[in-house]
Amino acid sequence: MAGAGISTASGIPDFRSPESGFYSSLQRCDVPYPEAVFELSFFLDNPRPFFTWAKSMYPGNFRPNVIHYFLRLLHDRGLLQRLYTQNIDGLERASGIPGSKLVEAHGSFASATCTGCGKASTEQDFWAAVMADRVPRCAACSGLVKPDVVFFGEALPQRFFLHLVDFPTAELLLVLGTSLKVEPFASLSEAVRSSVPRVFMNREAVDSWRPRSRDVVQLGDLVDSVERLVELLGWTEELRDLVQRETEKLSRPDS
Ligand code: CNA
Ligand code: ZN
Repeated sequence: MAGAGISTASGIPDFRSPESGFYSSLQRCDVPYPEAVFELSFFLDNPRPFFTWAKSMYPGNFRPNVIHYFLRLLHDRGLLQRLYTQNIDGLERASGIPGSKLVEAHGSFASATCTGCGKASTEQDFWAAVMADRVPRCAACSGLVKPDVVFFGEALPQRFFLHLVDFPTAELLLVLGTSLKVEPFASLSEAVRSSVPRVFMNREAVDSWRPRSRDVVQLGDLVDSVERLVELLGWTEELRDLVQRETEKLSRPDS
């Protein structure tokens, strides 16, 4: 299970970190409370704060970091049953983890839909508008176009229900970089069998983590924690090679 904390090392602010988080930057804006930016009723009335945030998430601007590549290495070694992420930055995919291994529980920016008539908009049209500080409008009905990221109160993608088979059969649960504040995602951390070890890595402890006897909780910076774990596993060199190979691939002009 992953949250915004796995991507801050790629330069993407999370929501709830004091000072650096997106919610704290909203104090200067005309928003009644931070979550409103991701509520449909507020968005339909005032979409600007959402699109200002969306602009800062432009996919071309960010690269996976060592944490994403650690997860990719788990996949390469045949150890990853599934990666459930709350992130909408697409960096899990960009790290080379196949879509079949991913559950992007809060959707992504990879597609966008008109809130008026339901027509799909192309990714190019969507980003062209957002990057030019224009609110994206539907070509058919001029309704507001919203990327297919899940807003508060919206249904999660169908793939989320894979949890019904994945969690009861998991042998180990890693929970990385999340405040576990958003439901129903947060409760998945309780869905593994009670005998299954859970590893929680985050900057700080969170209230909603209900300790179990086989838990390991590693607080502090996630890059440090992951690098330490990788060292204990004896995978340091393998991970370094993977990061180097993939970084070169992403740096090629045709990639
Ligand atoms: P959150 O509530 O902002 O919590 C993030 C957690 O990660 C906090 O507890 C931080 O302390 C911790 N954290 C941040 N950086 C580090 C670090 N370097 N090392 C260790 N811990 C760190 O975010 P959640 O993901 O829990 O909340 C769910 C929301 C946030 C989802 O709906 C996401 O779509 C949304 N979000 C996603 C992105 C992204 O895609 N990168 C960015 C911002 C918000
Ligand atoms: Zn429309």
